[in-house]
Amino acid sequence: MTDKPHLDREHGQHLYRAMLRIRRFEAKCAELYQAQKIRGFLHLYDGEEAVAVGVMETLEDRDTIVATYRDHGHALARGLPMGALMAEMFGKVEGCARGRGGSMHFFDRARRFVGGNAIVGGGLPLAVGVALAEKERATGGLAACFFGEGAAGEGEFHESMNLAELWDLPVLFVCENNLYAMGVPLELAEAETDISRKAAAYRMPGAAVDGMNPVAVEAAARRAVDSIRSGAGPYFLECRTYRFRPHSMFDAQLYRTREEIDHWKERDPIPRTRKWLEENRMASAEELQAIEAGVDAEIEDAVAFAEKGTWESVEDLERFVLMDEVPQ
Ligand SMILES: Cc1ncc(C[n+]2csc(CCOP(=O)(O)OP(=O)(O)O)c2C)c(N)n1
Repeated sequence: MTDKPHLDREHGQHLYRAMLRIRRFEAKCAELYQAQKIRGFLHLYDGEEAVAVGVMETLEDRDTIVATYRDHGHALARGLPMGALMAEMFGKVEGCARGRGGSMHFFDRARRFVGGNAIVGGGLPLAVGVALAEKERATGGLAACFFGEGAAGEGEFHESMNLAELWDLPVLFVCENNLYAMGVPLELAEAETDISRKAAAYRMPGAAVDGMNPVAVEAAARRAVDSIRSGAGPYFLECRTYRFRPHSMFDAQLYRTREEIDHWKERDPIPRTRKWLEENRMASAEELQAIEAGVDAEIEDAVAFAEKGTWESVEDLERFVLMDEVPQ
């Protein structure tokens, strides 16, 4: 891994734990989906955890996060309570969006997590709007916008990149390039497959990083955030990653081979980080065991919280839909 000297024991273990929480939370969600406790769409982030975890390390409370429908990892890394997320999955009132959003629409105003978004590329103009507000109000906050490489083919991607740079807005564009947009491989969708180069067309600083390595992602994101906070305007960070699971729960994956998936699994950020911690004596067997047990206990508590949560009453189903009903 890169940037080894900057990584102390505590931080290394923290990164490992943060990624493991996401992986196991989602494994539980998949199980609960089969059991029909969770319904609707479910897009898992397996394999991409290092991106959300690495980037989120560099953000502050005053920053705002805009995510996609594959938003569980971002929400957990941002610190949304796992119980509220699981309750949201179940559609319960105790969920972070009062059960109205489900998997694709996690939301937490207090933590400035302004949502998952079902529309490919839909978060980009929102992030530009947030950043414009932050700049006008001189809060020092930035908007971090996560999106897949599929969004780079959308018009709003280009409009957002252009305005962000033109107006010098504090936006961190984080492209999670997992090589496929549903079943469409990158090379069948993009004339320029080096996504990070697209930033140059807008005179925006851009970089590509190994998205399977949380330390590399964190280091690259820190450079990006430092640049944005210095007043230099937006920054584009492409994180090269891979999703291990199907696009969503319904996908026969006819567009890629088992060998390809296995090849990427060799770079799985979670066992890779664990091995690195062990080899560098940054975590003892007991510490690693304690991390795993802690994560499992948290998930168990989250499921129990969701199970005993309440269903919205029929009379209240239409509440909290319009803005004036949204609790402040
Ligand atoms: C505007 C729009 N077009 C199409 C869809 C259907 N759709 C959902 S996910 C997806 C693929 C997006 O791929 P990418 O942006 O690379 O993100 P990933 O799913 O790989 O994380 C598509 C086409 C949509 N939700 N919104």
